This record gives sequence, C-alpha cells and structure tokens, in this order.
Amino acid sequence: MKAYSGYVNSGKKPDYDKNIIAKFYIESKIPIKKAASMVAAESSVGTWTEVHTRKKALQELAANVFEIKKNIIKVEYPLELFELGNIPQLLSSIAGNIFGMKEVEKLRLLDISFPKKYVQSFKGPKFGISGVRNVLKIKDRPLVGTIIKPKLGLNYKEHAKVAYEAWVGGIDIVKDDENLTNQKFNPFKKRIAETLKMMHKAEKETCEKKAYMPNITSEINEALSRAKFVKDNNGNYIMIDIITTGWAGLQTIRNKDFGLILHAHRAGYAMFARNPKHGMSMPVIVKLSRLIGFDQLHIGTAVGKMSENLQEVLENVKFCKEEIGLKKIFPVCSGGLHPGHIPKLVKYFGNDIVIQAGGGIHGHPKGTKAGATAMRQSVDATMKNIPLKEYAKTHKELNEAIKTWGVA
Ligand code: CAP
Ligand code: MG
Repeated sequence: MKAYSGYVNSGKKPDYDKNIIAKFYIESKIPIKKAASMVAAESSVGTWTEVHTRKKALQELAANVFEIKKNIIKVEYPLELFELGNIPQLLSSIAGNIFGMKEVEKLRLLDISFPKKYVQSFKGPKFGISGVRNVLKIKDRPLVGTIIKPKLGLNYKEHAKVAYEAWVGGIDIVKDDENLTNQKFNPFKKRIAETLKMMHKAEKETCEKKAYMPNITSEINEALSRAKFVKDNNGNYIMIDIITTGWAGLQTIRNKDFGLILHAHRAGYAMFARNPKHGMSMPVIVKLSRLIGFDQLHIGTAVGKMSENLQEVLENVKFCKEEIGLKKIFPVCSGGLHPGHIPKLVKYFGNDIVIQAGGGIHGHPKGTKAGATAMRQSVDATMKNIPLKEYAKTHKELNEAIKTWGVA
C-alpha cells in the first residue's frame, strides 16, 4: 500500500457483521480502480504521498474496495476507524474530503450498512411507528397532518386559531412550517402555549387525541430550552429541521430524551441529495436519522410538488422500515398534497404513513376546517376502499376539494 494506491482488493470478502460498508457512485477521468483506491485511502488512513510516520499496524485500519461494477464501488471500513455513537465523525470520514478531490469528478454516497455494534451505540427512535400510534390512539389508518399556512406572517393567536380549525375539522397533527421559529410576529413561547391550549380544547370537543409539532430549530442550547418548554407545557412532539441543525445537534437533542416524539423536517437536503451523480442519497439520510432516533421523517410523495419520483420515494420508505435493529419510523409524505392524492399515496406506500397538506387544506374553497374534514373523509373513503368520487356524493367537503384539485 503506497500513498493512494493499494486499497483495492476484490479478493477480500467483506464482513458485514463486523465492519461498515459504504456504496458509492463515482466518476473520474482516471481509471475507476485508481479513483476508487484514492477514495478508500483518503476516507480511511491514506493521503497523497507516502509518509515516514506510517506504521505497519495501519494495514488493519485501511479501508478496502472489494467491489467495482462500472461506476459503482463498495468499500469496507474497519469499525475501529470510527468512534461509536458519533455521526459527525462517521461523515467526516466517508462523506468528507473525498467529495472535493480533484481526480474524483462526481461522487455520491448511495448507501451505508452498519454492523450491530455500531447501531447499538446510538439511542435510535424512542417511539417509532407503534409508539406514535399508541400516543395518538390511531390503530391502523394513515395519520393526517397540516402545516400552518401562510408559512410565515400569522401572529401567535391567528396561528393557534388556524390550528384549532384544522384539529376540529379532523386533522391529527398540526406542525409549524420549516422556517417558523421565534420571529417577532410570532414568538415561540406565546405560540406554543396558545396552540397547545387550542389543541387540548380541540381534543375535548372531538374526543380524539391531537398532536402539535412546534419547530424548535435554533442554536442548540436554545433548541434544548425550547424542547423543555414544550415538555413543560404538556406537548407531545417537537419538529426539527435536521439539515440546518446539523448531525451533532440532532444527537444532543435526542440524547436529552425529552420523551417527546421527534419529527425530522429535511429542508435543504436537496442541496446535496438531488443530483443523482453527486452528494449523499436520501436513503443515507433516512438511516442516519433512524440511528440518531427520529420517529418520523419527510421522505417525499412521488405525486406532489417536490422532485422525487416513485422509485426514489419507495426506496426511502423501505429504509424507514427495514430491519436494522431499530424501531421502524413513520415516512412523512408532504409537499403539494391535497385530499385527491390520498388513495394513490396509500396504494404506493401503505397505511403506515403520515400524510401532510398545507395548501391542500388551507386552500380549500370553504377554508381550513372544511379542508381538514375533506382530508379525513378521503382517508376514510380509502380505508373503506370506496372511490373518492363515489364517497364525495355524500361528503360535501371532499366533493368541494375534488372539484378544486381533482383526484390524482
Ligand atoms: C409543504 C411544506 C413542506 C414540504 C417539505 C412546504 O407545504 O410545508 O415543508 O412538504 O418538502 O413548506 O412546502 P404544502 P418535503 O403542503 O403547502 O406544499 O416533505 O419533500 O421535505
Ligand atoms: Mg414547509
């Protein structure tokens, strides 16, 4: 092994039970085998030139490229390279310098598989799908949520009132939008206190459990104190923008173990996840979020306003639920959705999903409460296998929604 060479050995069988295995897409002007060796070297123990300080022992810590199939490479990383329980360090290795190397023109981290010992060094989801269903007392139908719109600008009383309308209309979960935190026009503490008051009022009137996801995104100590405020005010969820908060911050929040359901908003993920030939795939973000311990995560819709196609969203859903020694987490479908989308979403992704609509509820011709009712009616029709247009004949709010946006 010299400088960047000698990190490719397809004869060495990987040990998936013991080590971390990463799968990359790679493009380079130099031969792929050489570029792959550079990636494995730079992301484990190597650098561009031989160093006299190299010890023989380094051999055991060196990453190994064990498979090259056209532009797809698989690299085995000895687990000892990593600090257990430390996501930032993991990513500084296998999602760090290698993305900026001159010779490596395109690189995408497609998937990572973790051995049990690494998975067990994280808290993982506290609730997961079954735990969230227990809290909300919703046995098997999809959960329905809304995002208060307009995303910014309402004052805290208006915010709470819109939330109340959505809850009494039939929505289970109300969330803050990704860029609403603690602005002058809607201070965090006033919003949370007032909106939780409205939530408890709606629960009494509907005899249904309701949920509110306040957005605590901010400098991490402030985020922690906001989470504590939600807990002290009998909240049941918190929502965090995971990309702008950063992986270290997410671990801090989870490790505090507030006993609140954690909802992961992924605003900004597309900066590095959207280009199919460069960056980090959404499945990797799903796995990292599960390791850290989120209970719910936005994963796309395939039918709404965001860019992912059906194949991509199905893969994201698969990684929310695959058996990796952690609780399964709720895939959240959101973005450009309305009541007419629900049958297709359930057909594609099953009942264990959270379906959220912002404009698709608050844009209903008869307002928020009717929009919420239309969403619930669409879920009810889907659960009874009744075509929406049929069900709409006897459910006016759904009928008005279909007239406005149609059935997908
Ligand atoms: C949806 C939303 C969500 C997006 C995020 C928005 O509002 O509140 O942030 O769903 O996208 O601000 O766009 P609408 P993703 O229902 O009015 O579209 O879930 O793909 O991360
Ligand atoms: Mg939003």
